[in-house]
Amino acid sequence: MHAWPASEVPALPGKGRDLQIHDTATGRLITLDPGPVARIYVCGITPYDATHIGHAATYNAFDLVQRVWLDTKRQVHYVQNVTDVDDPLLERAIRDGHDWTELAERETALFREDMTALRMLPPQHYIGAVEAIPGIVPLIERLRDAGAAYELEGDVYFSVEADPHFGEVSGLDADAMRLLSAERGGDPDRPGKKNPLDPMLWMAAREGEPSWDGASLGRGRPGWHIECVAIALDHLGMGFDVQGGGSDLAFPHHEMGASHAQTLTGEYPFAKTYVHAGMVALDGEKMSKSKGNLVFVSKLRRDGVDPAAIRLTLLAHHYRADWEWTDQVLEDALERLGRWRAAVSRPDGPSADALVEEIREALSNDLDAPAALAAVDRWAASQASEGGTDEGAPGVVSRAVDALLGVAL
Ligand code: 5CA
Ligand code: ZN
Repeated sequence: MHAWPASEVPALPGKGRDLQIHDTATGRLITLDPGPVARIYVCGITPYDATHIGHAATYNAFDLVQRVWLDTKRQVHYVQNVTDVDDPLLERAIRDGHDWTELAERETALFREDMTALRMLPPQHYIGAVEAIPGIVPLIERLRDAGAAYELEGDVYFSVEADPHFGEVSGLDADAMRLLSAERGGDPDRPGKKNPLDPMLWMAAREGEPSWDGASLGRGRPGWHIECVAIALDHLGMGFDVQGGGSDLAFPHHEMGASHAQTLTGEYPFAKTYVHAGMVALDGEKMSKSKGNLVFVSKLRRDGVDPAAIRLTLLAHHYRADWEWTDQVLEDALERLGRWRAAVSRPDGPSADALVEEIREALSNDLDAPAALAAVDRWAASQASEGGTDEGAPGVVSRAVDALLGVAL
């Protein structure tokens, strides 16, 4: 699949700082030490509805990770998937009388437009589940042949017991895992499973549903976790720097993915850090396609809201916090954008050298975007009250805000 166009990232004077980030698996802040090419996998959308603010907030977090790395003069190898075949997508297509492939294509196209408008840097590899199927099938066969997967009425399940590290990503106990598994696409109550938590790797063809040739597995379609594992192993290999997504992916998705990959390769770990963004809510409940309490990025754009203000709304909340979208948080961002634009519209102003370092410091500290915004606020306030004689300082601020925060002033 093609991704979306990259907005330019201006180079800044000096060099950025190494990123310290919260790792779900250890519960600690980890100072990442990527090589010259940092490797990141971020779970993509299931395209059965338009991009909402919750998605945008999660992608904003991982866009910041990349911007910090680029500022340390590293290259970034970024991979993202599109879950373009899965139960919720097929259910929605049937409900609305649409062709599932058209629904997926339409919503993926809209996602690309939203990401472009928000200045999110594109992945180098943007891969759909359907196009990954030929690579997924042999992985499942290998797991089965190694005794780490078993068949149940034509479907194939992964045995969580095959991985001695199972449970280390989320750190949850068996009861909590069982509850979340039932909530998030698993089937812990299906009779005949070796362990209720075992996730499906291959689902045998169902009447009226799309299916693909699965070689010795028979016709069917892949499970959710193996999709991301196949794509990540193909394009990044083991031991990449960051596996990212919203906090609802820690279990089962990232837990199972790690176990699949570690069992397949015999290597550990799948990812060096597992990074999770908080959940955005609307009217007191997590924004979710299944509940329908959504604020769409495309709708805001159609209403004439400047995408830079949408981005500033996301940046005003720490990525790990759960927060609530309200009219007020958008109003605040619009007002801030106005102040910043006025401050950079003059030819000179207070020196920007300290500000660039403050933004770098804030982001390197577990992506503390709100602290970065506060630093820019202080510079803008000083510009508004006293001004300054540093020629070109407003230009430096514009470039820093663009390069490090993805906001075009
Ligand atoms: N296709 C899978 C990942 S392989 C999937 O979870 N798709 S999704 O469309 O449901 O979500 C895409 C990303 O947005 C995930 O990282 C998910 O954790 C995140 N996300 C979903 N809802 C919210 C929300 N309300 N707030 C923050 N992030 C969210
Ligand atoms: Zn995923």
